[in-house]
Amino acid sequence: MKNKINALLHEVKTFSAENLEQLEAFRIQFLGKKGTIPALFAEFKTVPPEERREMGQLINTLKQAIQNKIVTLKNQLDEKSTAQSSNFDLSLPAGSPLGTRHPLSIVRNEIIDIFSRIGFSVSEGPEIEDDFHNFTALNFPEEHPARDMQDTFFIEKDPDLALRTHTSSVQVRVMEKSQPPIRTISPGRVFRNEAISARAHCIFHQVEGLYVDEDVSFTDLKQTLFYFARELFGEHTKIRFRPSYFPFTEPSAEMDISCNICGGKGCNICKYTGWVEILGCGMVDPNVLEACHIDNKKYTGFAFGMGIERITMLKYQVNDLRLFFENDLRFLKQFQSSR
Ligand code: 2NL
Repeated sequence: MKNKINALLHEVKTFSAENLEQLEAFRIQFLGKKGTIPALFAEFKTVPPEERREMGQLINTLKQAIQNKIVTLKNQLDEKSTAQSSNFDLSLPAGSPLGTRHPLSIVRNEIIDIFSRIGFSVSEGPEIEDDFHNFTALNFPEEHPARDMQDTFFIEKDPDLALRTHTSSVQVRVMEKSQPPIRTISPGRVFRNEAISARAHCIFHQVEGLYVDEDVSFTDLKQTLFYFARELFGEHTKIRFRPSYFPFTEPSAEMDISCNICGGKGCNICKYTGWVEILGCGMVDPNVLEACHIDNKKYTGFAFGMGIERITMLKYQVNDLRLFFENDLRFLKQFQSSR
């Protein structure tokens, strides 16, 4: 009996199972009602008293070995099946790489930081606007071409709803519900019904700024935007203003900065002029203040608007607008930011 048990112990130790069925057969073979262990206990009854102690211990050792084997093999088989049934590639190195912020978000955040350092708050508003906030309050004449189907995505006629074509509509809402002093910028998506090309897209991003208070002058506008240009493009940046026209400002201007690529010497980017246009601005038209219930005898203001795509293209020398909307990782991965 002793030799038989030792042989069984060896068999148990060397046993391995490829699947749960084989393991279950092993369990039944040894521990089942008609299995080896019950048979050994039956045989045990015939063992002479002087050998009982030793035989009892041996049978128990064998039983314990079988139970341990079953638990170990069961764990191994379970692990194997989890690894196979899930799509995890366990051979891959641990950890996943961090994503990067979109270049337009990096530049928008930087613009927000620059203006918040001189007391501008950030305001947001709806992307779907009514005719009053997008056009009428901003002094667009009834027949102005920007109201045309060609430029605006109209949603419905009554009430008159459209996708906003600029974020000035947000600033109209700010003026309606608060009184000067007002210092705010409004970043956001705007929509124009245009054919998509390297230079134009039907969705783009803007930051507009508005400052209304007593005695705000064109000099305030120039100094504020000079500060902004130097913060964003570097301390050697020069600025200049050219007269322009917007329905909502009078006088109006376009601001150029000295070309940040060639430093003003002349290159491809500035078309050999040494200057690149970065934004439009002007003194808020008194009609706009009036439409927003602000006393235009007491208060004056300046405002400006810029396209974030344009600023980003200049800052990072991106030559095709479409790259911002394709989300190609080879493009996006080239931008890193701390915020
Ligand atoms: C551009 C020009 C501009 C404004 C935006 C503005 C807003 C209010 C009142 C008056 Cl509430 N003006 N915004 C003023 C001048 C120019 O944007 O080229 N944007 C991309």
